[in-house]
Amino acid sequence: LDGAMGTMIQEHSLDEAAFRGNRFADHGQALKGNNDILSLTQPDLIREIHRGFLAAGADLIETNTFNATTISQADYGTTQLARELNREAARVARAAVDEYMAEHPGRERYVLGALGPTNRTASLSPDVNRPEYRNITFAELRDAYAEAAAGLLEGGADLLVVETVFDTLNCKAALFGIEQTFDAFAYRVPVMVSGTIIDASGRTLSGQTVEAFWHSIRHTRPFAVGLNCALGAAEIRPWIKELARVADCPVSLYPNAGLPNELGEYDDTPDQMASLLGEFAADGLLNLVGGCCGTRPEHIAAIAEATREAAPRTIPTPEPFCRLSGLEPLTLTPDLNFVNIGERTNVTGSAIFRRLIQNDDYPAALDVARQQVENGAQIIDVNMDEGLLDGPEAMRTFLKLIASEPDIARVPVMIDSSRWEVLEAGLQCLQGKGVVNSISLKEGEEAFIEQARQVLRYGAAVIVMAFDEKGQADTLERRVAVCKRAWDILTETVGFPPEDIIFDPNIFAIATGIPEHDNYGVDFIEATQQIKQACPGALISGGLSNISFSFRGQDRIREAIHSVFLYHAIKAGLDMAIVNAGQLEIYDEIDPRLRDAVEDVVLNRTSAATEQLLELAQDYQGAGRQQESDEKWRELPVHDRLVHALVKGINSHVEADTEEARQQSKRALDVIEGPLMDGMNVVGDLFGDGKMFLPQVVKSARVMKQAVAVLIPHIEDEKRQSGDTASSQGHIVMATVKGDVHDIGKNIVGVVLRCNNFEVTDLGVMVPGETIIERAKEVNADIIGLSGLITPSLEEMRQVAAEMKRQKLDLPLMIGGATTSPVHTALRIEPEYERGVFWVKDASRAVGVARKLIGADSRRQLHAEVSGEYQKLRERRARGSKRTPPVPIEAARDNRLQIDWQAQPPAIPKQPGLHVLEDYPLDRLVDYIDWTPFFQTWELAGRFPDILEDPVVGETATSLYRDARDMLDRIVQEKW
Ligand code: THG
Repeated sequence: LDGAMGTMIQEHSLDEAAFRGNRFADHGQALKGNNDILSLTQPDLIREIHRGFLAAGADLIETNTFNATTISQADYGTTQLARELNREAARVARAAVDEYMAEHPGRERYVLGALGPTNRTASLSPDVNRPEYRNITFAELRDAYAEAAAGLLEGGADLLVVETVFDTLNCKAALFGIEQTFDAFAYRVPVMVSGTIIDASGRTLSGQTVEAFWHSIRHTRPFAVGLNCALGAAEIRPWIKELARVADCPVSLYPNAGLPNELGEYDDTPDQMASLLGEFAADGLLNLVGGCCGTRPEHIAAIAEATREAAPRTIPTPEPFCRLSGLEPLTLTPDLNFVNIGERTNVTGSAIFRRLIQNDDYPAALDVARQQVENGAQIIDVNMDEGLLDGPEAMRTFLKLIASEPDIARVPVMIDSSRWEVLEAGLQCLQGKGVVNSISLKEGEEAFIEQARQVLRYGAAVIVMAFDEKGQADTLERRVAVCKRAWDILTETVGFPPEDIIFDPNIFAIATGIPEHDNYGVDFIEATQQIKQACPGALISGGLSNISFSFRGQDRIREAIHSVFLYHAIKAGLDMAIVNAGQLEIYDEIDPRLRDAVEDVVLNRTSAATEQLLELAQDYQGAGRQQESDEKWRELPVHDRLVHALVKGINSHVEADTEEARQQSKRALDVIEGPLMDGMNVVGDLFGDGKMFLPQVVKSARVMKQAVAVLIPHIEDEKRQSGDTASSQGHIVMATVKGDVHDIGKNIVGVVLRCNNFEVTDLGVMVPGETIIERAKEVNADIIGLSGLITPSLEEMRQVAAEMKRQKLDLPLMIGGATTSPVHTALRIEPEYERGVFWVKDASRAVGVARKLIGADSRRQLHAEVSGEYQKLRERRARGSKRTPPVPIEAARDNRLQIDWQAQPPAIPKQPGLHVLEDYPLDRLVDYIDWTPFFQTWELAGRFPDILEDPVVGETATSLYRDARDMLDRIVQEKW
């Protein structure tokens, strides 16, 4: 595979006019940065870049179409160009490839049509307060990708790649759209899929693990699956290894040239990258390899060289298990024995759930789902079939809400409906691989085949009910015959993978008093066995609670029936069932008298069985087993409860707890600065360590907002009472800069500032510098705050600073966000703007800094302090702190520490053992202390992250050492 297009284009420093060319000279919006339009306005430049990679040895040349969908082009007002951009980009690449092959006959080279992720996510809400909201739908993505794929095919692409997938639902929509285009063209090309892992958590942005991602897209049988972007080769190894383990197709990898440094540049040299990728290839992990951001022809040439001799990875033949996924994978291996599907999120199966949905109480409805998962449901069944509900809408809303709840979204979803439109609405909301419940032959073969094809294209497993044109199969023979007929159609006509077919041979109520029903349990168990024989590989499921309908209200009896029935049905081959996960009695723990009576009924052992059980049931009136849920944390002190709720994203008690904490505090603000801030810091740390992932952080942010909402009226009251009429501490205008859509951190900063009496004008995301400055002037702001998560935002921030200077603003500028750093701020932003630039490490520090920036004196003081630090950073940088490249292993070994024990024999202690030195002068110890942990604790290392690696460490360390020593002296003097 070739290297990066974006960084190659960047090197040419094209200006606005170059992007526009003649054709778009009068376009109403800025086009600079719209790399894809260069295929139209600078085709020769793009062709040269392709040629560079061909000459370097790339076999696959990616088209310049990363953002060429209608969705991404909307940013530039050029949606109408989408198809043309794809077609022309493919032609440019085609021409480069054909020309090169004519000059260098022999080896075949190919045009790889690129389809990027777009700038929207179908499974995450961009609005913290509306988790069910989406700014793009499956259908919109599907259509945009279908069009882009059509353009690429018209321009002559040999293969397609859906790349940099950060949200698998986007990707599934893309793959669906591509299939539609293949249908329309009656022609198909191989399709590759490449995901992106955002950080050490090993998850995609939308929270899926690598294996879950693979399960979600495997139904498309891609030509290859892989990872690209986000991480450098060194960081990506565990995740590509994971993918190589599970994917039964070729595996591709094109990482960045390392992680971006503080300046947003990619530093890995061709040799560094090639040696890592060469190692991966030698370890049999790869089938295709190349480079993403920051990789140039030199990198590709080195990678080609380093991997030339390696044998391609052998593709594994995994066992044909049903492989589902939510955020995490669920593989139905035989050792799982039996899979619990939670039944409670069903408007017809639970009166409570129905009421919650009818009253729009979705938070409590989500708790029902959460309890099912906590109680061990490995899949959750969701059913919204109720006459008065808008089924598709309720299904969509609930599934989108689930997607924002990582403890629920962890597991796969079973979409339960008898209406196809509800099933389809649900399928368009699942990023994982779910199960459709159900389809059947009840409307004949044609409808059955059509629906099965759709399910396959959406990528779900399917439950097939034993139901045909004549109705429900209620005898053993019909159960088996209907399932076998459906099986033949699915496997022969539709090509449905056998392991994704789940039969439901109908669990009906027994012990109803009607003799025809007495054998229903036995028939189901028998049918299970026979269907598995007739349809090798198929799975069997059923709705367990149906069987005990005649004992409604008598939970002890129902639970015993369920347990006994499961015991026998699982032995006969039942793989899964829809159950009340919290209420499964253990077979061996049922009172033997009851168990025998139940067994007589379930296995239809005597004609008096029902009578006897009814009689016995009288002794068991009352409730079932106590449901246990893990509510221990409710006993903690209120501070800890709030921290727990924030970390876990639990909002059920947060309002009451916040109120309780407020009553215990002097001021409402103390609650924010105490437990809420503590909680957010824990979240920040866990996120940094890769122990929490984005959807969880989003949930925490939501809980935070709820808590804050409780406090705000009190904060205002307290202010009024204290006679503090100055309504605001100061006014801050803040925004996520142009080109960047991330705002979780910024939202938190906004909340915290507001809570501390700042007036905050939040301009949102993707905000151009001019708008920010304009608004700051308009509202007479005291501070401007810029936020950004992605690397290009660094450059954007520099430009905003420059513009602030040009317009002679006199406001302090606060900088924050994941890629920002003190080094970048010192080197690139501060020199553009001398009225004060302040890098803020995280949300918890925003208030402290902002407070200082409001007072004229404190601002002057902080400014002097901070610019002094930045000056030092710049000086250190200027003295040259380029990291020295690592030496080859042989050289390192030659350089090993040589100790001549003869020349310097180790000293023998005068007196071995433990010694206690009273009155030992502490300052003599100073020389023997390892200062590293102290630097970290005092955040000296945190503020100057490169200190510990700096080759000029001599000097830095000396000055720090002096500081540290002074500090220790003071500590000693003050007898701490
Ligand atoms: N096969 C398949 N899907 C199904 C079923 C099936 N989906 C729905 C149903 N059957 C399985 N789910 C339930 C859910 C709840 C109950 C039974 C089956 C149940 N509910 C209590 C009752 O009605 O007594 C409700 C009590 C309450 O309101 O809380 O029993 O067979 N493929």
